[in-house]
Amino acid sequence: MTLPPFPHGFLWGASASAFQTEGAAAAEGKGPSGWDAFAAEPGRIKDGADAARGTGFHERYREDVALLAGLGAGAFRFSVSWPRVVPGGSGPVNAAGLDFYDRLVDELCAHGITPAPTLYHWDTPLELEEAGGWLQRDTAYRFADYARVVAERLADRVPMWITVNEPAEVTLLGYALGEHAPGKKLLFDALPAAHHQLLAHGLAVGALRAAGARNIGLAVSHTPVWPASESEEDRFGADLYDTIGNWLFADPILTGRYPDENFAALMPGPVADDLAVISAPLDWYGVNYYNPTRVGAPAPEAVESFAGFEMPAELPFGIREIEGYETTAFGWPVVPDGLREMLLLLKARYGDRLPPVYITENGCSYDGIEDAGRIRYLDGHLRALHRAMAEGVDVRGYFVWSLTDNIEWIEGAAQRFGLVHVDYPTLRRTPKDSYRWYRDVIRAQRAVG
Ligand code: GBH
Repeated sequence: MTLPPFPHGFLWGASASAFQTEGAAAAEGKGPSGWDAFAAEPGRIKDGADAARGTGFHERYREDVALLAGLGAGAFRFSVSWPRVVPGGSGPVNAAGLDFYDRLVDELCAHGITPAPTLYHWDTPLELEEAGGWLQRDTAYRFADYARVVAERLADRVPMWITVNEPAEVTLLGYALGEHAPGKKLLFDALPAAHHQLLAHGLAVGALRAAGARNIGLAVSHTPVWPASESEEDRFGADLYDTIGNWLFADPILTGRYPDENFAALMPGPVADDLAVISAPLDWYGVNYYNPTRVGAPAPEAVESFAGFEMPAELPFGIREIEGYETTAFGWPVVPDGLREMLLLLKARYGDRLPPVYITENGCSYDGIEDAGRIRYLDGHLRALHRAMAEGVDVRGYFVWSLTDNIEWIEGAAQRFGLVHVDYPTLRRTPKDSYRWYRDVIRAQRAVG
């Protein structure tokens, strides 16, 4: 069944990130990132996948742009590696690093594909990480300097910018639970990392505009939170998770306030002044959606089920399994209507303060070239998206995560999110059934739109 028609001009894209694809981790003057160092520690990445090699995108970007062109994609969301451009995090710029993104942008433009770079997709320069990373206020200022450098080079050809990707995941997985780089287990003492990423975003918006960049947004992960039960304890856990997972980042950006005075009080620095920077007007708002999350009071059986990560019992909430839905190869539930639910929650909370939305990530892990599960997932989510739009949410585009299989962080090569299969030993690309399906969707939509 063909999809209902999306509006004329709706942007059909695909997403990826630098650490997960580029490889060439120490080539042409690139400095190390916190993720490079973390991944090099034995046992950090599943099955010993070679993250330093990625999918070889740094060498093969032309091949991947050709794959995007074959899809008929209107845009490609990639990320710029901060340590490739500024190897030490601050100080000298690596000309070869900037040249790479310059070539990539030209290649995309030559195929009529909008380049949509993300300036930070988790790969903090190691030198800054070792000095405390996002726990340090200074990191936010260094980020804005780097944003300016990139914009000065690319703003003449890049019509769409993303400052940071999923600051909540970095805070929670990287600084609170220690499952991701930099591996810190600070629990609630991780909150300064949230504030400094927000500040980095706000400062970068200013730096980008000053350098002539237009059409600026960011990518925030959102998940509808379903309470485990109506009991007071479960509601408390679910509400707290909802506050941290959905509103701790969105509220400061879209309203200039933290969702709760108790959180604001835990943040470092001149918080009121910072909030004025953080809430700089945006041109659009990016939503990354994968699935809803069931949350309740901490419970022994809740341990271990946050994306396969161990949930320390010290946290005042616990993640429960969502039953009754198909699950992906990652074990994540497939709940297409959760996307509509989440968009309506955003609209209800922010009203006219919600800028036009782009779905900056949506996708799933399934094995194989004949990936009927991925087609079902994407088809269901696009229908749910269409319903949300009919119900009044202004959505301007959709980016599948991801163009190709890539290094799924600590899962390494074990989870495959691509429309295109990557054979890691040879780095050979093979389009999957879902690639042809998405190509046909884009084609059909162009014909009606
Ligand atoms: C994104 O993170 C990242 O931006 C991207 O780099 C990454 O490759 C991609 O998504 C896929 O992971 O245990 O069922 O509750 C997404 C982060 C997705 C993390 C949903 C938590 C919970 C699944 N989140 N997930 S479940």
